[in-house]
Amino acid sequence: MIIGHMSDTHLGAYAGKDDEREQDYYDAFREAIEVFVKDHVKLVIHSGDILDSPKPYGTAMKVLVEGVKLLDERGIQFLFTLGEHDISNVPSTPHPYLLDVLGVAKYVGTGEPVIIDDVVVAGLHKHKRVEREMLCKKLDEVARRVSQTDGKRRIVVLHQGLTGLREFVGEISKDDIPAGFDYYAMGHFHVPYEFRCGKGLGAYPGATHWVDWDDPETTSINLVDLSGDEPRINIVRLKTVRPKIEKDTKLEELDGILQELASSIRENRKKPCLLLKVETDRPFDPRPSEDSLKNHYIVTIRQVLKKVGGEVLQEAPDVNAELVRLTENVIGDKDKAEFALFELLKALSDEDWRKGALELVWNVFKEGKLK
Ligand SMILES: [Mn+2]
Repeated sequence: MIIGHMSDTHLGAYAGKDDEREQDYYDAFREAIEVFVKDHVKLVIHSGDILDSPKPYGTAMKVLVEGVKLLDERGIQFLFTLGEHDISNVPSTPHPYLLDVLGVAKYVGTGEPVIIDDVVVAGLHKHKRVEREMLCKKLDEVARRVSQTDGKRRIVVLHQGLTGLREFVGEISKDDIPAGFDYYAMGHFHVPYEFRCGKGLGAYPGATHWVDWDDPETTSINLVDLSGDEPRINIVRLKTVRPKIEKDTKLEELDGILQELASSIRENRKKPCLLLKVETDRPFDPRPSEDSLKNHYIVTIRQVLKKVGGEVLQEAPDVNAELVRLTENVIGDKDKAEFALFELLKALSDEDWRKGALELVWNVFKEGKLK
Protein backbone atom coordinates (compact mmCIF):
# COMPACT_ATOMS: atom_id res chain seq x y z
CA MET A 1 0.00 0.00 0.00
CA ILE A 2 1.36 3.36 -1.06
CA ILE A 3 0.37 6.64 0.51
CA GLY A 4 1.15 10.19 -0.61
CA HIS A 5 2.61 12.69 1.82
CA MET A 6 2.85 16.43 1.22
CA SER A 7 3.27 19.48 3.41
CA ASP A 8 3.54 23.26 3.55
CA THR A 9 1.74 24.11 0.33
CA HIS A 10 1.17 27.72 1.49
CA LEU A 11 -1.66 28.27 -1.00
CA GLY A 12 -2.42 31.98 -1.34
CA ALA A 13 1.12 33.18 -0.70
CA TYR A 14 1.74 36.42 -2.64
CA ALA A 15 -2.00 36.84 -3.26
CA GLY A 16 -2.66 40.52 -3.90
CA LYS A 17 1.08 41.19 -4.05
CA ASP A 18 2.43 39.35 -7.09
CA ASP A 19 0.07 37.43 -9.40
CA GLU A 20 2.89 35.54 -11.09
CA ARG A 21 4.37 34.26 -7.86
CA GLU A 22 0.95 33.50 -6.37
CA GLN A 23 0.50 30.99 -9.21
CA ASP A 24 3.71 29.16 -8.23
CA TYR A 25 2.06 27.69 -5.13
CA TYR A 26 -1.04 26.62 -7.06
CA ASP A 27 1.12 25.05 -9.78
CA ALA A 28 3.14 23.03 -7.27
CA PHE A 29 0.00 21.88 -5.45
CA ARG A 30 -1.69 20.80 -8.70
CA GLU A 31 1.47 19.00 -9.81
CA ALA A 32 1.58 17.09 -6.51
CA ILE A 33 -2.09 16.08 -6.88
CA GLU A 34 -1.36 14.85 -10.43
CA VAL A 35 1.50 12.68 -9.14
CA PHE A 36 -0.72 11.17 -6.45
CA VAL A 37 -3.44 10.37 -9.01
CA LYS A 38 -1.01 8.99 -11.58
CA ASP A 39 0.69 6.75 -9.02
CA HIS A 40 -2.59 5.44 -7.60
CA VAL A 41 -1.84 6.19 -3.96
CA LYS A 42 -4.37 4.90 -1.46
CA LEU A 43 -4.57 8.11 0.51
CA VAL A 44 -2.86 11.50 0.76
CA ILE A 45 -1.66 13.08 3.98
CA HIS A 46 -1.13 16.84 4.22
CA SER A 47 0.85 17.81 7.32
CA GLY A 48 -0.30 21.42 7.57
CA ASP A 49 0.37 24.97 6.41
CA ILE A 50 -2.10 24.14 3.68
CA LEU A 51 -2.82 27.84 3.30
CA ASP A 52 -0.42 30.74 3.66
CA SER A 53 -2.89 32.79 5.69
CA PRO A 54 -5.78 31.88 8.04
CA LYS A 55 -7.75 34.57 6.17
CA PRO A 56 -7.22 33.40 2.59
CA TYR A 57 -8.45 35.04 -0.60
CA GLY A 58 -10.92 32.95 -2.57
CA THR A 59 -8.50 31.65 -5.19
CA ALA A 60 -6.43 29.74 -2.64
CA MET A 61 -9.58 27.98 -1.38
CA LYS A 62 -10.77 27.30 -4.94
CA VAL A 63 -7.47 25.64 -5.89
CA LEU A 64 -7.49 23.63 -2.66
CA VAL A 65 -11.08 22.39 -3.09
CA GLU A 66 -10.53 21.55 -6.78
CA GLY A 67 -7.42 19.50 -5.99
CA VAL A 68 -8.98 17.60 -3.12
CA LYS A 69 -12.18 16.98 -5.14
CA LEU A 70 -10.07 15.47 -7.90
CA LEU A 71 -8.56 13.02 -5.39
CA ASP A 72 -11.99 12.27 -3.96
CA GLU A 73 -13.37 11.45 -7.42
CA ARG A 74 -10.55 8.92 -7.85
CA GLY A 75 -11.35 7.34 -4.47
CA ILE A 76 -8.21 8.77 -2.84
CA GLN A 77 -8.77 9.98 0.72
CA PHE A 78 -7.24 13.29 1.77
CA LEU A 79 -6.28 13.49 5.46
CA PHE A 80 -4.90 16.70 6.89
CA THR A 81 -3.76 18.54 9.95
CA LEU A 82 -3.31 22.28 10.42
CA GLY A 83 -0.19 24.42 10.71
CA GLU A 84 0.21 27.84 12.30
CA HIS A 85 -0.49 29.46 8.93
CA ASP A 86 -3.93 27.79 8.85
CA ILE A 87 -4.95 28.70 12.40
CA SER A 88 -6.07 32.18 13.38
CA ASN A 89 -5.58 33.60 16.87
CA VAL A 90 -9.24 34.63 16.73
CA PRO A 91 -11.16 31.47 17.66
CA SER A 92 -12.98 30.42 14.52
CA THR A 93 -13.22 27.48 12.15
CA PRO A 94 -10.02 27.22 10.11
CA HIS A 95 -10.78 27.38 6.37
CA PRO A 96 -9.34 23.94 5.43
CA TYR A 97 -11.88 22.38 7.80
CA LEU A 98 -14.49 23.16 5.12
CA LEU A 99 -13.06 20.18 3.19
CA ASP A 100 -14.22 17.98 6.03
CA VAL A 101 -17.67 19.62 6.02
CA LEU A 102 -17.94 18.98 2.26
CA GLY A 103 -17.12 15.33 2.90
CA VAL A 104 -14.15 15.26 0.53
CA ALA A 105 -11.45 15.09 3.22
CA LYS A 106 -10.88 14.12 6.80
CA TYR A 107 -9.33 16.37 9.43
CA VAL A 108 -7.06 14.25 11.64
CA GLY A 109 -5.71 17.00 13.92
CA THR A 110 -7.86 16.11 16.94
CA GLY A 111 -5.99 12.95 17.95
CA GLU A 112 -8.96 10.77 16.96
CA PRO A 113 -7.66 7.73 15.03
CA VAL A 114 -9.03 7.17 11.52
CA ILE A 115 -8.88 3.69 10.01
CA ILE A 116 -8.57 3.27 6.25
CA ASP A 117 -8.10 -0.32 5.12
CA ASP A 118 -4.93 -1.56 6.79
CA VAL A 119 -3.64 1.78 8.12
CA VAL A 120 -4.62 3.79 11.15
CA VAL A 121 -3.91 7.52 11.02
CA ALA A 122 -4.05 10.01 13.89
CA GLY A 123 -2.63 13.49 14.20
CA LEU A 124 -2.56 16.74 16.11
CA HIS A 125 -2.74 20.31 14.88
CA LYS A 126 0.16 22.69 15.45
CA HIS A 127 0.84 23.47 19.12
CA LYS A 128 2.76 26.51 20.27
CA ARG A 129 5.92 26.50 22.30
CA VAL A 130 4.01 27.42 25.50
CA GLU A 131 1.73 24.42 24.94
CA ARG A 132 4.61 21.94 25.02
CA GLU A 133 3.43 20.00 28.07
CA MET A 134 -0.11 19.64 26.76
CA LEU A 135 1.22 18.53 23.38
CA CYS A 136 3.40 15.83 24.95
CA LYS A 137 0.44 14.52 26.96
CA LYS A 138 -1.80 14.45 23.90
CA LEU A 139 0.90 12.66 21.89
CA ASP A 140 1.16 9.91 24.48
CA GLU A 141 -2.61 9.58 24.43
CA VAL A 142 -2.64 9.34 20.62
CA ALA A 143 0.07 6.63 20.77
CA ARG A 144 -1.95 4.72 23.39
CA ARG A 145 -5.18 4.84 21.37
CA VAL A 146 -3.49 3.89 18.11
CA SER A 147 -1.73 0.95 19.78
CA GLN A 148 -5.13 -0.59 20.45
CA THR A 149 -5.71 -1.23 16.75
CA ASP A 150 -4.04 -4.50 15.84
CA GLY A 151 -2.54 -5.57 12.56
CA LYS A 152 -2.46 -2.13 10.99
CA ARG A 153 0.26 0.26 9.89
CA ARG A 154 0.31 3.22 12.25
CA ILE A 155 0.79 6.78 11.07
CA VAL A 156 0.95 9.98 13.10
CA VAL A 157 0.54 13.39 11.45
CA LEU A 158 2.13 16.46 13.07
CA HIS A 159 3.01 20.03 12.18
CA GLN A 160 5.83 20.75 14.61
CA GLY A 161 9.49 21.61 14.62
CA LEU A 162 11.59 19.05 16.46
CA THR A 163 14.78 19.93 18.27
CA GLY A 164 17.50 17.31 18.17
CA LEU A 165 17.35 17.00 14.39
CA ARG A 166 20.30 18.72 12.75
CA GLU A 167 20.32 22.43 13.66
CA PHE A 168 16.56 22.76 13.53
CA VAL A 169 14.56 24.65 16.14
CA GLY A 170 11.29 23.29 17.42
CA GLU A 171 8.59 23.37 20.05
CA ILE A 172 9.38 19.87 21.32
CA SER A 173 12.30 17.50 21.11
CA LYS A 174 12.56 14.45 18.89
CA ASP A 175 12.76 12.47 22.15
CA ASP A 176 9.28 13.70 23.17
CA ILE A 177 7.76 11.81 20.23
CA PRO A 178 6.42 8.43 21.34
CA ALA A 179 7.59 5.28 19.61
CA GLY A 180 5.07 2.81 18.22
CA PHE A 181 4.30 4.39 14.86
CA ASP A 182 5.47 3.09 11.50
CA TYR A 183 5.50 6.49 9.82
CA TYR A 184 5.75 10.00 11.28
CA ALA A 185 4.22 12.31 8.67
CA MET A 186 5.75 15.65 9.61
CA GLY A 187 5.24 19.20 8.42
CA HIS A 188 6.68 22.62 9.28
CA PHE A 189 10.30 22.49 8.15
CA HIS A 190 10.50 23.51 4.52
CA VAL A 191 13.67 21.45 4.12
CA PRO A 192 13.12 17.75 3.33
CA TYR A 193 14.42 15.60 6.16
CA GLU A 194 14.12 11.97 7.30
CA PHE A 195 14.78 10.51 10.73
CA ARG A 196 14.36 7.28 12.68
CA CYS A 197 12.05 7.09 15.66
CA GLY A 198 12.00 3.75 17.44
CA LYS A 199 11.34 1.23 14.70
CA GLY A 200 9.52 3.82 12.62
CA LEU A 201 10.54 6.32 10.00
CA GLY A 202 9.83 10.04 10.20
CA ALA A 203 9.86 12.43 7.29
CA TYR A 204 9.41 16.10 6.48
CA PRO A 205 8.73 16.25 2.73
CA GLY A 206 9.41 20.02 2.89
CA ALA A 207 7.39 22.73 1.19
CA THR A 208 5.94 22.02 -2.27
CA HIS A 209 7.25 25.42 -3.38
CA TRP A 210 9.93 27.44 -1.62
CA VAL A 211 8.50 30.23 0.54
CA ASP A 212 11.44 31.98 2.17
CA TRP A 213 14.53 32.84 0.19
CA ASP A 214 16.59 30.37 2.21
CA ASP A 215 14.21 27.46 1.52
CA PRO A 216 15.64 24.89 -0.90
CA GLU A 217 14.87 25.54 -4.56
CA THR A 218 14.33 21.84 -5.18
CA THR A 219 11.05 20.64 -3.70
CA SER A 220 9.36 17.27 -3.49
CA ILE A 221 6.61 15.09 -2.12
CA ASN A 222 6.86 11.61 -0.65
CA LEU A 223 5.35 8.37 -1.87
CA VAL A 224 5.52 6.04 1.10
CA ASP A 225 5.35 2.30 0.58
CA LEU A 226 3.94 0.67 3.71
CA SER A 227 3.69 -2.88 2.39
CA GLY A 228 7.09 -4.08 3.64
CA ASP A 229 8.45 -4.52 7.16
CA GLU A 230 9.67 -0.95 7.18
CA PRO A 231 8.26 2.05 5.31
CA ARG A 232 10.14 2.97 2.14
CA ILE A 233 10.09 6.51 0.85
CA ASN A 234 10.20 7.38 -2.80
CA ILE A 235 10.89 11.11 -3.17
CA VAL A 236 9.23 12.72 -6.19
CA ARG A 237 10.71 16.01 -7.26
CA LEU A 238 8.29 18.72 -8.40
CA LYS A 239 9.11 20.34 -11.74
CA THR A 240 6.97 23.48 -11.76
CA VAL A 241 9.02 25.24 -9.08
CA ARG A 242 10.38 28.70 -9.93
CA PRO A 243 14.19 28.82 -10.04
CA LYS A 244 16.03 31.34 -7.88
CA ILE A 245 19.45 32.87 -8.32
CA GLU A 246 21.53 34.88 -5.89
CA LYS A 247 24.57 36.91 -6.92
CA ASP A 248 27.01 39.09 -5.00
CA THR A 249 28.66 41.93 -6.83
CA LYS A 250 30.14 45.41 -6.49
CA LEU A 251 28.58 48.53 -7.96
CA GLU A 252 31.58 48.91 -10.32
CA GLU A 253 30.95 45.43 -11.70
CA LEU A 254 27.16 45.66 -11.90
CA ASP A 255 26.96 46.38 -15.64
CA GLY A 256 29.02 43.30 -16.48
CA ILE A 257 26.83 41.14 -14.26
CA LEU A 258 23.68 42.54 -15.88
CA GLN A 259 25.00 41.67 -19.35
CA GLU A 260 25.99 38.20 -18.24
CA LEU A 261 22.52 37.62 -16.76
CA ALA A 262 20.80 38.96 -19.89
CA SER A 263 22.74 36.52 -22.06
CA SER A 264 22.15 33.46 -19.88
CA ILE A 265 18.38 33.40 -20.27
CA ARG A 266 16.91 29.94 -20.64
CA GLU A 267 13.56 29.78 -22.34
CA ASN A 268 10.82 27.27 -21.55
CA ARG A 269 11.00 27.61 -17.84
CA LYS A 270 9.63 30.09 -15.34
CA LYS A 271 11.35 33.45 -14.95
CA PRO A 272 13.85 32.96 -12.15
CA CYS A 273 13.70 35.11 -9.02
CA LEU A 274 16.96 36.99 -8.89
CA LEU A 275 18.52 38.50 -5.78
CA LEU A 276 21.44 40.81 -6.57
CA LYS A 277 23.46 41.95 -3.57
CA VAL A 278 25.45 44.98 -4.63
CA GLU A 279 28.27 46.30 -2.48
CA THR A 280 28.44 50.09 -2.75
CA ASP A 281 29.86 53.24 -1.04
CA ARG A 282 26.60 55.14 -1.23
CA PRO A 283 22.95 54.34 -2.01
CA PHE A 284 22.08 54.28 -5.72
CA ASP A 285 18.88 54.12 -7.75
CA PRO A 286 18.41 50.42 -8.58
CA ARG A 287 15.47 50.92 -10.95
CA PRO A 288 17.35 51.16 -14.29
CA SER A 289 19.18 47.91 -13.48
CA GLU A 290 15.97 46.20 -12.39
CA ASP A 291 14.16 47.40 -15.52
CA SER A 292 16.90 46.07 -17.82
CA LEU A 293 16.27 42.52 -16.57
CA LYS A 294 12.60 42.50 -15.67
CA ASN A 295 11.44 40.75 -18.85
CA HIS A 296 13.45 37.68 -17.92
CA TYR A 297 13.86 37.79 -14.15
CA ILE A 298 11.87 38.80 -11.08
CA VAL A 299 14.56 41.09 -9.74
CA THR A 300 15.38 42.33 -6.26
CA ILE A 301 18.46 44.49 -5.77
CA ARG A 302 19.79 44.69 -2.23
CA GLN A 303 22.36 47.38 -1.50
CA VAL A 304 25.14 46.46 0.88
CA LEU A 305 26.69 49.72 2.12
CA LYS A 306 30.40 50.01 2.78
CA LYS A 307 31.57 51.91 5.84
CA VAL A 308 33.72 54.99 5.22
CA GLY A 309 36.85 53.18 6.37
CA GLY A 310 36.35 50.67 3.57
CA GLU A 311 35.08 47.93 5.84
CA VAL A 312 31.91 46.27 4.57
CA LEU A 313 29.02 46.37 7.00
CA GLN A 314 28.39 42.84 8.08
CA GLU A 315 25.17 41.19 7.06
CA ALA A 316 22.71 41.24 9.92
CA PRO A 317 23.56 38.80 12.72
CA ASP A 318 20.92 36.38 14.01
CA VAL A 319 18.29 38.98 14.79
CA ASN A 320 15.92 36.58 16.52
CA ALA A 321 18.57 35.37 18.94
CA GLU A 322 19.56 38.95 19.71
CA LEU A 323 15.91 39.96 20.24
CA VAL A 324 15.39 37.06 22.64
CA ARG A 325 18.52 38.03 24.56
CA LEU A 326 17.47 41.68 24.92
CA THR A 327 13.86 40.83 25.78
CA GLU A 328 14.98 38.29 28.34
CA ASN A 329 17.13 41.01 29.93
CA VAL A 330 14.02 43.13 30.42
CA ILE A 331 11.46 40.44 31.31
CA GLY A 332 13.84 38.19 33.17
CA ASP A 333 12.54 34.91 31.73
CA LYS A 334 13.33 33.17 28.45
CA ASP A 335 9.96 31.46 27.96
CA LYS A 336 8.13 34.74 28.50
CA ALA A 337 10.53 36.54 26.19
CA GLU A 338 9.92 33.96 23.44
CA PHE A 339 6.16 34.15 23.98
CA ALA A 340 6.24 37.94 23.74
CA LEU A 341 8.38 37.96 20.61
CA PHE A 342 7.18 35.04 18.55
CA GLU A 343 3.53 34.80 19.49
CA LEU A 344 2.19 37.95 21.14
CA LEU A 345 4.02 40.35 18.84
CA LYS A 346 2.78 38.44 15.78
CA ALA A 347 -0.80 38.55 17.09
CA LEU A 348 -0.47 42.28 17.79
CA SER A 349 0.60 43.01 14.23
CA ASP A 350 -2.53 41.40 12.81
CA GLU A 351 -5.41 43.60 11.64
CA ASP A 352 -7.72 42.06 14.22
CA TRP A 353 -5.07 42.38 16.88
CA ARG A 354 -7.35 43.32 19.77
CA LYS A 355 -9.34 40.09 19.71
CA GLY A 356 -6.54 37.75 18.68
CA ALA A 357 -3.92 39.08 21.07
CA LEU A 358 -6.32 39.29 24.01
CA GLU A 359 -7.49 35.75 23.35
CA LEU A 360 -3.90 34.55 23.28
CA VAL A 361 -2.97 36.26 26.56
CA TRP A 362 -6.20 35.10 28.21
CA ASN A 363 -5.58 31.48 27.19
CA VAL A 364 -2.03 31.51 28.45
CA PHE A 365 -3.21 33.04 31.72
CA LYS A 366 -6.16 30.62 32.16
CA GLU A 367 -4.01 27.58 31.58
CA GLY A 368 -1.39 28.84 34.02
CA LYS A 369 1.36 28.68 31.45
CA LEU A 370 4.30 30.99 32.01
CA LYS A 371 3.22 31.24 35.68
MN1 LIG B 1 5.26 26.28 6.50
